[in-house]
Amino acid sequence: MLRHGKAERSVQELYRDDPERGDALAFGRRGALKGAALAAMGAVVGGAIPFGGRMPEGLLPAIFARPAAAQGGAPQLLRMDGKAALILQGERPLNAETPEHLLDEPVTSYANFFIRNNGLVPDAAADPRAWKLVIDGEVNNRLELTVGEIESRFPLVTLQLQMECGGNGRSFFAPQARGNQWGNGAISNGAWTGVRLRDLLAAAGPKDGARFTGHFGADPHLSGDPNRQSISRGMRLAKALDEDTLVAVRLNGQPIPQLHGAPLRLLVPGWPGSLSQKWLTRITLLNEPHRGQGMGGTSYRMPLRPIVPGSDDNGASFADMESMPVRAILSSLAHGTRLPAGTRSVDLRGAAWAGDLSVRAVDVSVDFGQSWTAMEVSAPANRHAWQRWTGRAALPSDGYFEIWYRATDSNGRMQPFQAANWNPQGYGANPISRAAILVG
Ligand SMILES: Nc1nc2c(c(=O)[nH]1)N[C@H]1C(S)=C(S)[C@@H](COP(=O)(O)O)O[C@H]1N2
Ligand SMILES: [Mo]
Repeated sequence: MLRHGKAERSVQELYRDDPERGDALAFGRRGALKGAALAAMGAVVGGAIPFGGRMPEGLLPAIFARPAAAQGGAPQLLRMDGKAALILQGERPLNAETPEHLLDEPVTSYANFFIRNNGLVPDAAADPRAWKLVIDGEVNNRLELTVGEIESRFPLVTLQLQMECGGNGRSFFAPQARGNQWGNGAISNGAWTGVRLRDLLAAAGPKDGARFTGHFGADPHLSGDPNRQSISRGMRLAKALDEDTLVAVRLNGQPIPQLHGAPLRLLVPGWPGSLSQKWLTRITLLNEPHRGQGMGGTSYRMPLRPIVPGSDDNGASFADMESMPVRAILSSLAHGTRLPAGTRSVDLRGAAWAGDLSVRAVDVSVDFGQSWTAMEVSAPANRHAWQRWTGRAALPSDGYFEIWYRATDSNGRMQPFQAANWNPQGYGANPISRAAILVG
């Protein structure tokens, strides 16, 4: 891991307090890093910068822009039986992010599964098979089914499904948006077993006017007030009828862990994770959009036309966030890794996904975006599973490098250089990612 002394931290502080002076100090007056400025920046990052001449003006080196595990002010880590050292985002409610390099498994294990709660984690049910799901509202037959009945009456399928928090990438917004400051790690790709929601809905018989769903779970509100909901979201009926939208009973072949919604949860892959209701108790069909907690205003909604970053907006003209944007992660090495002197190539590996779409390409640059190399991208295990990518980058010498990685979706949309379409609650930030490494 890179080490940071006092002088180095002060550059970071300088950038935060006075970016222009930070630039002047690190980069010289103008243009790309040259001569003395390059040497000065090299001293700051802990090694020569072989591609420093291509470093764009004003670019804060990744080692300062993103906290590395060994860096001063390191994040607090989760300590919990069965869970890896996830990055703790908050204890009440309990939220924890998976560092990218722990997402190296094709199927995300319980240990590495990120945690996102809006309320309290309920106590485990005494008899999980007797847990009841109600399906009501605009249906011809109101259903009340136990988990046991759901499993025995409807066909079970197992699918790898990506589930990504709508706020994944929020920390990349400037100015800072409200909420957990996720990096890229509020994503999982579990193997879920369950029944298709559309099979349950067919049994309930949607009425002609049914257009939307509303979802309810058993987790108490943080205040303990039984009349308040932690979260209760809903979606267009079309997504509920997608063959990959599941009412799940197992994760990775085991009963769903309590933290992740036991004994029954909804899985709405490719759309904001908040739709994937944990501790699921009820799904109601509606003529109009659901009005639960987390609906309307600026919640899980995005501006249709860009607003001034940092400005107030009540979200009245925003639209619900649906399919999540394209994103790649790098899992074969951690941001901030130090490699032995003489290392001349690195194996790269990761995952990429694009909501309801697929990923067409993942490209990597080690020369600050001057040239890009296409990685090998595998087909998804099934629709709505993430895709794994592999490749290799050549390094010309020892020194400080940044691995830039970006994905392109099946419609040709690529991750942008900067988080765009700023919104008050910080959804949809998917800029190109940068991992710093030091060779020697
Ligand atoms: N009942 C309930 N379901 C919920 C939530 C919650 O707070 N309560 N959080 C949602 C959000 S915002 C996300 S991103 C995912 C996170 O699922 P996980 O904790 O299993 O990773 O669950 C969703 N389902
Ligand atoms: Mo979320």
